[in-house]
Amino acid sequence: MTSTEETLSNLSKEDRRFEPPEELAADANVRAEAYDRAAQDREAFWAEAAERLHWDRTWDQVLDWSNPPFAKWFVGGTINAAYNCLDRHVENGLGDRVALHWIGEPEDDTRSVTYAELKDEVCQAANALTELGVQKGDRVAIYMPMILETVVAMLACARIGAPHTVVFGGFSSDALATRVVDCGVKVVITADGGYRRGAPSALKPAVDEARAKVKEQGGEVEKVLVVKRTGQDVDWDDDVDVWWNDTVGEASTEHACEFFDSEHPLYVMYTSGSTGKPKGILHTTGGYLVGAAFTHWEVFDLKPETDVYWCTADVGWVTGHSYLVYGPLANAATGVIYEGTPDTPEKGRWWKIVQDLKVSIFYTAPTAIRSFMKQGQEIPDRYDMSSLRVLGSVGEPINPEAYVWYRHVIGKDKTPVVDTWWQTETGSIMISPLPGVTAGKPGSAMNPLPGIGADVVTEEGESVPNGSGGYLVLTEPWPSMLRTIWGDDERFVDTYWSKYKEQGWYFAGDGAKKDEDGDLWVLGRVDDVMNVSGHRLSTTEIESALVSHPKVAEAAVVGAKDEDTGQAVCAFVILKDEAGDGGEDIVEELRKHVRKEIGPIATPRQIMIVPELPKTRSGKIMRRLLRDVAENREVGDVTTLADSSVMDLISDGMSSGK
Ligand code: 6R9
Repeated sequence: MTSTEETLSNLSKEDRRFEPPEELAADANVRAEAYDRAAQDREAFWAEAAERLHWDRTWDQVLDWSNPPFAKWFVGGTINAAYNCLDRHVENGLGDRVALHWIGEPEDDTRSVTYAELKDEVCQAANALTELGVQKGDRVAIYMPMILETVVAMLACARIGAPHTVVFGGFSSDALATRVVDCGVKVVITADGGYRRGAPSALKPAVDEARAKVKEQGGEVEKVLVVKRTGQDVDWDDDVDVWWNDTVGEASTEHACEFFDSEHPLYVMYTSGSTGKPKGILHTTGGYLVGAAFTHWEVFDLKPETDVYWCTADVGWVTGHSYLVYGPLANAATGVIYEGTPDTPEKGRWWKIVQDLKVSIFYTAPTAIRSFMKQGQEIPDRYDMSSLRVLGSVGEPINPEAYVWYRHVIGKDKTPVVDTWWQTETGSIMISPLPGVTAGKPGSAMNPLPGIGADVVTEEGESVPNGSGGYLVLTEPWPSMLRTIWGDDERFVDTYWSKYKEQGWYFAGDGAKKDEDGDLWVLGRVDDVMNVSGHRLSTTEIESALVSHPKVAEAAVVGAKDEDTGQAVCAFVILKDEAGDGGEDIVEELRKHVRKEIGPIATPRQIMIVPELPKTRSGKIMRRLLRDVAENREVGDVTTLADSSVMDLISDGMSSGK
């Protein structure tokens, strides 16, 4: 065995298996036969999925792939996303069903809206936007807290055919201005502020600043529509600023919607590339909605009549788009949307929401799970969470220990965990177990969903054998695929389609491996794969080994330049509260542990015990910054960190020799 193979086979030693619960399997929305059916005729499979939606005019052609990589799905069909998420449910007699339970951060600040109520509000907002001069094709930026009006704003834009670009409320005025300029935004929808960590947090001042910056760059925001949420003071420009409550609140609830071409742009979502300015990922209407709605029903085994579904993602990133707004509402689900932080006013806030609303499907990120592990099991144990039946994970590889903890402590060992791999670019889940079909393996996203083609390949484009690693590619076009990067077709082609041009595959930028059974393990971004003395090591693999130590809550690993070995493993570790400072020999203890778990090659050169890790707002660890610390460099640009003071904490710890 070469050392690389050794590393991979070590990862495969995870042999815990969790069979689907019998009851769930017996009544599952999607069965094993779907894989075969989709493989026999992929387009027919997607056409059937598309029939779940209402089309004003049916398509003439399922897929036009005559000009790859520019796809057209459901060609000739006409559709309206808001009509599909609201009107048709009301017309089908579901108007009284709760569409969303909104939970504000201040306790008792809640509101549940039915499908009929949400439809009325979206119609009002659509009329108000039209009144403000927004027309089909104009772009609208949404810079909001997690409140119902945010969902109303998105659907109102969709209703009138004005693509929205939601900018995460935690982003700076600079980030907002860049996106407004790049997307040519005409109107911004915002709020005075929102509640975070027990206090109002202002948003409007950042919009004012961004508007000035946009002007400097030759652009212009014509109107700013402001929701009153916190009641805090705001500066006001009478020519531009308009109160939501005065316009939307006064508008008619009657709005006849237009049906748009299937390929009409629905939204642009910016995501950071490894270099350069953020990429505006363009999603269009028909294919995107098919992908989001179908996979939401399929992967979570949604039973819209009885389930209460909660996705904790912020609407400012793609998970919030596909699995908080478009997918669930298109499926007439009852959802939950929570405004605040997980630990306000107390650490059990999320679990209290699960208990009070009897949440049955819960979708969150590994980073959140690990922070709950850190706080200890006693906190979730205080709540009755017996309503839960499916748990989901997204955003980064889930460490086997975190998976097992999630299943055991939150799911009481009776809920399947679906580890869902996808990207802003893919629009919907691509690789995931099916909860009624697949036996789950902790840490593995398992198989491409029916209708999705994925493989792990070598640099040269050869499919790797089981037991080996390589690059993750998507081998067939899919309905919710990105159509381009806004305003930059060339970058779209270069970034995703040039590496495997000959084969016509989509290059995801992730490393992955196939285990001995052929199941997929996503190892993280390709740039997170380290090379130590010529051996390929995954950051995730070593992080998982560290997290499996009883004293460790969370770990981040980077490859730092090393004179001897090319790169060396450097680990940043947060200890569990109950572990105190870990004891005098903690670093040696952890190095030994990694050696035992993976092998000597993976032993960290350095282990630093830190209080926090630098994360982006969507919860991804920014390894680039940790690499700066590990390589004793000035720490780089921290503007996309959720909390930029974290780097000071880490650097202070370093210089005091901890
Ligand atoms: C949905 C979302 C995409 C990147 C992706 C990968 C990582 C997401 C994952 C996962 C392992 C999973 N990622 N889900 N890695 N297992 N289940 O997160 O979109 O913000 O665009 O990030 O996140 O590296 O390439 P986005």
